[in-house]
Amino acid sequence: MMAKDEKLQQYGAEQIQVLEGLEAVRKRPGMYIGSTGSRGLHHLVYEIVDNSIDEALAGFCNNINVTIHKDNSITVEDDGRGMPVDNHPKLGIPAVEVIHTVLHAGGKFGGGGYKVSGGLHGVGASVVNALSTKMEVEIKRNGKVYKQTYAKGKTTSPLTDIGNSRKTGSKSTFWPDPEIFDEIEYDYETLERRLREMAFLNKGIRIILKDEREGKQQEEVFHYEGGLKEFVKHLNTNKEPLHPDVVYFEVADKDREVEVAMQYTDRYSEMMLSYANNINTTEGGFHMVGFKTALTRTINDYAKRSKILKENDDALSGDDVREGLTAIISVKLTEPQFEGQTKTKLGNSEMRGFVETATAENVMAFLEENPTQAKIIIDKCLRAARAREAARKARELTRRKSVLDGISMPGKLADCSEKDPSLSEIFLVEGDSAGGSAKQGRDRLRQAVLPLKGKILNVEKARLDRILNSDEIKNMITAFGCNIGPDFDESKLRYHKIIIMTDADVDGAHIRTLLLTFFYRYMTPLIEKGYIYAAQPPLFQVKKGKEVYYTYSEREQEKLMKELADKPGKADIQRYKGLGEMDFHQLWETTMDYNNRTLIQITIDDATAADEIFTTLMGDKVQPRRHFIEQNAALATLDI
Ligand code: 28G
Repeated sequence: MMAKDEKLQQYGAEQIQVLEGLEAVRKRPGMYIGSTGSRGLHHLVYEIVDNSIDEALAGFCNNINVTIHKDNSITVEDDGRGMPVDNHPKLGIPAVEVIHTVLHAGGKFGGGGYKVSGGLHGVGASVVNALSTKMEVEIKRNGKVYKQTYAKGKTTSPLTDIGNSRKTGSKSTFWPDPEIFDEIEYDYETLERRLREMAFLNKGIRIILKDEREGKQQEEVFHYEGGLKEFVKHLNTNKEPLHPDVVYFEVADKDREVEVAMQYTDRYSEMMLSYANNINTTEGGFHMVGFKTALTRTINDYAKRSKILKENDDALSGDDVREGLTAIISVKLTEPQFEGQTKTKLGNSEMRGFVETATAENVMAFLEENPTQAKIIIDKCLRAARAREAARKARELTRRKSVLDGISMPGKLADCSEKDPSLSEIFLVEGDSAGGSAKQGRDRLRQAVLPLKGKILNVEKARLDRILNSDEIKNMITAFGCNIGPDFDESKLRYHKIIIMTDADVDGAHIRTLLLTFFYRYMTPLIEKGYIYAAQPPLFQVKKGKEVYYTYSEREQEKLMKELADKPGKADIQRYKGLGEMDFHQLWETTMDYNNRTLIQITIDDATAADEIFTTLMGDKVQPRRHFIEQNAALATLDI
C-alpha cells in the first residue's frame, strides 16, 4: 500500500504524460487524423461513430444518431451500455475521462467483439477532444445520467450526476477547433456516404443522419437488414444487372467472419470493394487474394463441368471472370494487421484460405442451384475472354509496328524537348485549331501539345479491342508511354502533368469527363497519384483604356465590373465561347503560362463515388444521368 502523498505524486507524473500526449496531437494533428483539411474534419465524426459501431458489434447497441448542428458542431448518440463511469484503478479518474483525455485509451473490447479501430487512424475520442474547443459527453447508465465536459484535450468539469434515466447509452457533442482546421463546414454528402457504407457493412444497425443547418435541413435513415446484398444493389442502381439474384453468403467461425455479395452487370469494368473490420482495404490483401483465386477456379470448374467451356478451350482468366462484376467482400477478425503504403492492405495470411474456401463452396452452390443465372454468368465471362483475345491481337499489331519504325510518337503530337518526366507536361487540347494555337504559344522546352479531335470514344460503353482501335486513344497511350490496364507502368510515364484543356462549355466538360473516364478505368494510378489536371481558360476578356483583364468565372467577372465602374472610359467585354477565339499569345498568357495560370488537380479518392460518377455520367440510362446533372449544377462545373 502506497502512502497517500506518494500516490498523489504518481498521479501527477501520469497526468503530465497525458497532457504531453494530447499536446502532441494539437501540435501535429495530421499525424493522427490525416489532415487538417476537410478530410480531417470529417474524420473526427468517424472516430466517434466508430466507438458506437464497436459497441454495436459487441452486441449492445442498435441505434446511432448523428446530428450536424447549425454551428457545425456534431452530436453522436448511441443506445449502447454507456461508457463506463467507475474510477480507473490506476489513474483514479472515471473511465469515461480516461477515454477522453488519454491518447490511445480504449484498447480491446471484451465480449468477443471486433474493434473497428486499428486501421488508418483509429485513435478515438481523446484525439477528437484534443482538436475541439469544447466536448460534452452524457452517459445514461446505472439508472442515472452523467455529464462531463472537456476542451482542447483537457477536462473542464468533473463527471456529474445530472439526473435519472431507465435507458442506457452514450452521447457526445464536439466543436472542432478553428485554430486547427482550415475550414469548419461539414459536407452532408460526405457523411452520408460513409454512414450509409457503415450501415451496409454492419447489417441491422440503424444510423440516422440529421442536418439542422439553415437551408440544409434533412434527415436520412440508413438501415439494411440485407447488409452487403443491399450494398451491391445500391452500387448497381444505374447499371444493368445481367441476372436477378445477388450472389450472397456469410461464413463465420470462432474469431473471424467473411461476408460477400456479388452480381454481374452489362459493364466492362469491375467494381470490387474490400473491407477488413469496416476499413476499406483499397490496397487489397489476403482476403482479396482468397476471393479472386476461388472465383476464377470455381467459374472455370463449373464452366467445364457444365460443358459450356470445351476441353480444348483456354481457361477463363481472372480478368475474364471479373468483367462487369460488382463485388464486395468484408471480413472481420480480432487482430487485423494493416500493411502497405497507406496501411490499407490486409496482412493476415490466414484470411486467404478462409475466404477462398468460403467463396469456392458458396459460389459453386449458387451456380448449381441457379443454372439459368449460371449460364448467363458463364456466357458473359466467355464474351470477355474472346474480346480480350481480340484486344491482345490488336495490341500485338501496334507493338510490332512500333518495333519497325522505332518508338514513333503520334504525328499530331508536338513534343517537348525536355526528357525528364518530372519537368515535362502535356496539354490535351480540344480541337485542331486551339491545338494549333497551343503549339505556337507553348514553352517548347517543357510543354508538349496533343490536339484531340472532338469527342473521344466513351470507354464506359466499349471493350478494350474497340478502344484500342480509336486513334485519339492510341495517340494518348503512345504519347504518355506508360501503357494501360494490367500493363500500366508508372515509371514509363513521359509527363508528370497531363493537362486537359477544353472549352469552357458543356461540350468541353463532356470531353473532359470522357477523358477522365478513360484515365480512371484504364490508367487509374494517373488519377490517384495526381498527375491529371484541368486547365482553366478565361471566360471573359475586358478591355478598358490600355488595360486588358481576364476573368475565369461569372463571380470574378461581376467583381471586376464593379471595380472598373469608377474608372473612365467604356469597357469592351468579350465572352470567350471557346479556346479557338484566343490567339496563341492570349492562350499562353491566360492558360498555359506557369506564372499566371490556374490548374485544377483532379483527385478521386473514393472508389464508390468515382464509380457512381462515371457509371451515371457515361452509362446509357438517361434518367439517372439527367438527375445527376441537375443535382450537380451542370456538367460545366463538374469538379470531381
Ligand atoms: C458518444 C458517442 C460515441 C461507447 C461504450 C461502452 C463501453 C465502453 C464505450 O467501454 C472501455 C475497455 C475494455 C471494458 C464496455 C460499457 C463494457 C461495459 C462499455 C461511444 C471497458 C470502454 N460497459 N459505448 N466504451 N472498455 N459509445 N459512442 O463512444 O473493458 S464507447
